[in-house]
Formats: sequence, C-alpha cells, structure tokens
Amino acid sequence: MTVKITHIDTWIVDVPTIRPHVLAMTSISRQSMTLVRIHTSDGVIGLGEGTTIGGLAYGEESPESIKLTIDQYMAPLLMGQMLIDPAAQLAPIRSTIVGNHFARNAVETALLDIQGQRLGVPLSTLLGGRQRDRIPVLWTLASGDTAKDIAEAEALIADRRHNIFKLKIGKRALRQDVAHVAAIKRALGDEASVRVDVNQAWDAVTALRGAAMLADAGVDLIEQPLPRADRLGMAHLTRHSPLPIMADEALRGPVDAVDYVAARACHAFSIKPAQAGGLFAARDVAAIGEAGQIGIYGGTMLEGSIGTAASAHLFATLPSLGWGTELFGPLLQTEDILTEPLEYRDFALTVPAAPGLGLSLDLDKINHFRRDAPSRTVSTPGRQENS
Ligand code: MUC
Ligand code: MG
Repeated sequence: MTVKITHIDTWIVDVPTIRPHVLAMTSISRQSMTLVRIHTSDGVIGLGEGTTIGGLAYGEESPESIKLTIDQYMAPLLMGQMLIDPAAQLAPIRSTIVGNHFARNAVETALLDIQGQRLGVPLSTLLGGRQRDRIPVLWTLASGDTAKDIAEAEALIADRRHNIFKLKIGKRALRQDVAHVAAIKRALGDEASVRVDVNQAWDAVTALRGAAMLADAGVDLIEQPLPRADRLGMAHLTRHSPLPIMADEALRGPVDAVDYVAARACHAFSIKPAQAGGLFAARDVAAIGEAGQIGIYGGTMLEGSIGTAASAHLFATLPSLGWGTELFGPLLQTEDILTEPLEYRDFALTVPAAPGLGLSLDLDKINHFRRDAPSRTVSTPGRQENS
C-alpha cells in the first residue's frame, strides 16, 4: 500500500511563563511555539516544534517566520508525496532551502515521529539507540532578582527537581552580576552547582575579568560569554580562563563545530537541534565535539514538550553527556500542551518510551493557546494582532 503525506498544519501557540525570564538581550513572559503536524494517508500524525526566545532577539528566525517557512516553502515539497524515509523525504528541502534551521528541525522531527510510530520504535532507536533512559536537567534562575532566585533554587532542591543552576547574566554591569551570582552560590553552598550564561553580552576584556571573579565566587562554567562571531576571542579566552567556557550561539551546525574544535575555541558544546538544523545535524555536532575532546551538554531553546522530548530522545543516545542538560522548557510554562506531561523527578527527565516521540497532544489546550483562536488578542512587537 502506498502511503502519502496528505496534510500539514502549523500553529503558533503562546503559553505564559510561570514568571518573567530575564536574559541579557530580552525578557520573556510567554513562550511562542510554532507547532507542526504532518498527517499521512494511513492516519499517522507526526509532531514537530520550532521555538526561539523573544521573537527575533535571540536569532534570525521568529515564530512567525518559522511558520511561514514551513507553510510556504517546506510543506509544498512534502504534500502529496509518497511517504519515504525522513532522510530522502528531506532531500528537496535540503537542496532548495538555505538556512532556516529551526523550521527544518521542526519538520525533520515530525517526519521522524511518523517513522518511529510506523516502525513501533521510539525516536531514540531511530537515532542509534539509548545509552540512558533518564537525563539530568538543570534549572535556569532568571527572575532578575537575587532573593527570588535563591528562594526558587531552595524550593527546587527541596523538591529534588534540580540541583544544578544556570544564571543568566550580562544585562547588568559586571560587578553587579558577580555580586548576584556570588550571593546565590553562597546561599546554596556545595549542595548546588552554579553556572552562568552570558548570551554573548561581554567583550574580551570583560570576559577575562569576569572569568576570574566568577571563579572566586565558586562558579563552575561560563556559557557563550562573547559574540558568536568572535571565534578568535573565544579561543583566547579558552586558553586563559580559570573556568571552562561553553559555546552555544556560536554553534549553528557541524561546520561551526569543526571550526571550534580546530581553533580550540571552547571546552564544552551546548547541543541544540534547532540551532544545528535538525536532530541528525545536532548528533553530528556532538560527535565532532567528542572527537575533539570537547565536553557535551544538552541545550534548549526553552522549547515546550514536543521540542524537549525530541531533544531528550537525541541526548539519550549520546555516548557522553558530561555537562548534563537543561531540558526544563515545559516546566517554565504555566500549562502543558500534552495529555500526559513529561516526567521530571529526582533531578532528571524520563525519556518517553512509546513509539516515535511518544507524545499525545491535548487539543483543548492547543485550541486555547493558539494565536489564531478566534477569542485571542496577542500583542507582538510593533503591532496588535487579533490572534
Ligand atoms: C540559552 O541561551 O541557552 C536555555 C536556558 C535558558 O534559560 O535560556 C536558554 C537559551
Ligand atoms: Mg545559552
């Protein structure tokens, strides 16, 4: 029986966050996820997600552009086509669409979800098989307020949800940032590991001073201190920093990974499927890092449950995951869009075991949060839109 791709739908879903999340370049109080569903003629539905942070504040794709790219450019290359293996199905997209890694990752995930369901195996099996069923997950403290961050961390440690914390810095002057981080580290003590993410906000001089001050404060790692394009600066800092340096925004796929390994421009890679352009590309980034003796960490774009589960399937397969992961995205949202939310306990996330992604959508919730639901009005930068 020939199976075809019959229909592709995309929605932007805006879910409030449990508190404002303050990063160097933006603050968010809701997360906007572009969800894709690919339907086949035998009734299988594959799910994918394209999510970024703060519209165009983090990268070159926005929720709206991810939706447009899928609707106008990717869907026509798939609709009505015979269903084949994802690698072959994606070939026309690879050869005719440049960049747009977040949209590409969402579509690849949905095709893999279909394949997993049809073969009766979890996505992790399609990606080579699991090394682990549960993966460690840190939490980001980013309320913008030191006392609130300490209270939040203490509650999470007591609940056995997280004992590793990433602090978002780079928005304020270095001295203020260091005082904030040092106060949190002092309050949590040896019970917790504290790391920082600068989201590219420092220059080379600030980074060298910052690394020394944060080392004294007991911090364990600095993520993306310099702008993504400053590979020379990252290499110099990596040689001279008393703390390990992680690359995040700098890694937009395997070519950047080779470049960073060759230049010894970091000690650790944050692996993000959306940034890399798909789960396979992200696996290649991890493999290149490992071959180059770089530490591996599972990153997030603060995705909801679909993107988080897809990343979890990949991270479960990686031979080493020495820096753990930050797959807490769904927990930052006030509501989950699954009928059965992902399981977080004892400082780890359980990787779903059912075929494909192993998820089932709560369509009532989706209909409530869809930007194009008739009753909703959502403001986006520069305009008010009925959505
Ligand atoms: C980033 O910059 O790594 C990941 C965790 C978080 O709080 O923000 C994201 C993005
Ligand atoms: Mg980061």
